[in-house]
Amino acid sequence: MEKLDAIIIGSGFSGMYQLYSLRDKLGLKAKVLDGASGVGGTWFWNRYPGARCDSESHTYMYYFSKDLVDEWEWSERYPQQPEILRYMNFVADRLKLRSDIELNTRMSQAHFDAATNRWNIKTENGKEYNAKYLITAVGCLSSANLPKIEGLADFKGEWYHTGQWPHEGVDFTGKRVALIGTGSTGIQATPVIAATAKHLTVFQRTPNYSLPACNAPLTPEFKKYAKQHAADIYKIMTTNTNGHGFYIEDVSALDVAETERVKAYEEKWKMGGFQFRALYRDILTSAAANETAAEFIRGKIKEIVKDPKVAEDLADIDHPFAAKRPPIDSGYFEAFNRDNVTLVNIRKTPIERLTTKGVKTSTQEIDADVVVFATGFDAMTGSLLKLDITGRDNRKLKDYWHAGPRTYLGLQVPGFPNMFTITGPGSPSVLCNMPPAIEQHVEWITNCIQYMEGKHLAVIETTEESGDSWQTEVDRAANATLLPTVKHSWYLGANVPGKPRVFMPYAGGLAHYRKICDEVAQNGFKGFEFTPA
Ligand code: NA7
Repeated sequence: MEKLDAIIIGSGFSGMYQLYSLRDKLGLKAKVLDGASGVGGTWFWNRYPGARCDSESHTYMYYFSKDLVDEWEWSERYPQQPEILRYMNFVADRLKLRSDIELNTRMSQAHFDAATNRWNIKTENGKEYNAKYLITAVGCLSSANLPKIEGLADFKGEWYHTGQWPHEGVDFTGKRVALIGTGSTGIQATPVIAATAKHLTVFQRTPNYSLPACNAPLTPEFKKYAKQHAADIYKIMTTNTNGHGFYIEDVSALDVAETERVKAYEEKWKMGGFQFRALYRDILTSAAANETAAEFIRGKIKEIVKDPKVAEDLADIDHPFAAKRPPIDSGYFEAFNRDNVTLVNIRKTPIERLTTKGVKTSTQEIDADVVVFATGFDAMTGSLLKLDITGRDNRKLKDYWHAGPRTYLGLQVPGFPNMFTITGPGSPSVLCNMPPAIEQHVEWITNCIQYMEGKHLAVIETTEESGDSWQTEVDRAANATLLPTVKHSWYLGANVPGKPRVFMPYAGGLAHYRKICDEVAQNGFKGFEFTPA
């Protein structure tokens, strides 16, 4: 059994920075465990065609180290998965992290021992560790959701989930492909698969507002600008609602004349990306304001897609814009103008089952050589609940969370002493550009551990009362927006049958959340209890 100060689960953005912080800043003995054969977390697994980040590259990186900012250069406005994975490997090498990352080592069990106030950890490959701190860095969107569609075992072709894509890639040339799911992933994959497949059938349950990415190679001028203004960019990212490189305008969509508003939407549409969503402050809080944006996008879809019947199905969106995670795309709607792409509206004609030859809906059987499940993730809680974690008094995480997750600040779970959950449920992470949200969590946890070590404290533990009051705040923040009005969203766990319907992320904004976390720390970590060594 190896004795450590901290065990970190996962070697993505969170795990690598947490390792660096504990090891190199605090001088603690820490190790990362990861079941994958390489670092990168989400970006190690999500290798599906078209996989690309929806955040702009110059904001999708660590900012804690000026050296990392200076030495890395992105090639495109929105980085593709291979480039992000190269970046993660660059960081692992540059910070000399690899010696403390155990790959191919999946944690199978973690047990808190109240006699020693330490965690006992076992892995699937028979290793054992003992650590004071257990830090989960497992990502929010990493546990693949494969729907239980009848007949999958009968299907004679190939099938894949986008989140577990084969590393050797899939050659679609000359193949008939069925793609199920039209979230961010399906929307990114559609034009890329269509470019080589013989035929692509997209099965759409919920149509989506997608914004054009307007992706392009970065110019030398922009690359220079981003490096020279890194401090200003970082300031914007850390003082706004969503961690992106721009602020949400403090103007109501309803205070602007229609012609002016449409002109402004048009400009943002041409610019590409999430700045469209930032045009008015009330897009996510007022149904009437939201409808102005929604109507504009529905109009755009009908403008782009030539077949009016297909356009009607694609634009038949009945939830508010951005109340489900809004995708950005590179030629999604345009793909439906190709002769080799068909849309099947499975709200009208549901999938009944897979057959030996393809997909059977209520009205037809569509032959397929390959089925691609772009059906998303068991978000925020899925990856944590897969781990067998037992806290104080034999409390199992999956039992404690049976009615929905309960955390304090998304950082700790009552009854699980010395365990921290980076980007846990109850944190704003999934509503934000991830890297700054992750940096905030890692820095808060590191500061907390430094405090504990400095004061020779054995245990930090949050209370039921803190968990309850934070849940009240999470609910309040969500209810101040249109987000919980969408009943079929993964923010609410609705995409996974049987999952409790609880709005999981904190919708109060990253800047406000940071302020709350800072105040908690400044007030002696209010809401947590400590036990001396
Ligand atoms: P999402 O956004 O959860 O999208 C999954 C899609 O799959 C969505 O269109 C679902 O329809 C559809 N789906 C899920 N289950 C089924 C079944 N059983 N039958 C038919 N269709 C189904 O996941 P993504 O991977 O696209 O994106 C996840 C996040 O990753 C994304 O937001 C970014 O942050 C990165 P539904 O909407 O549930 O009707």
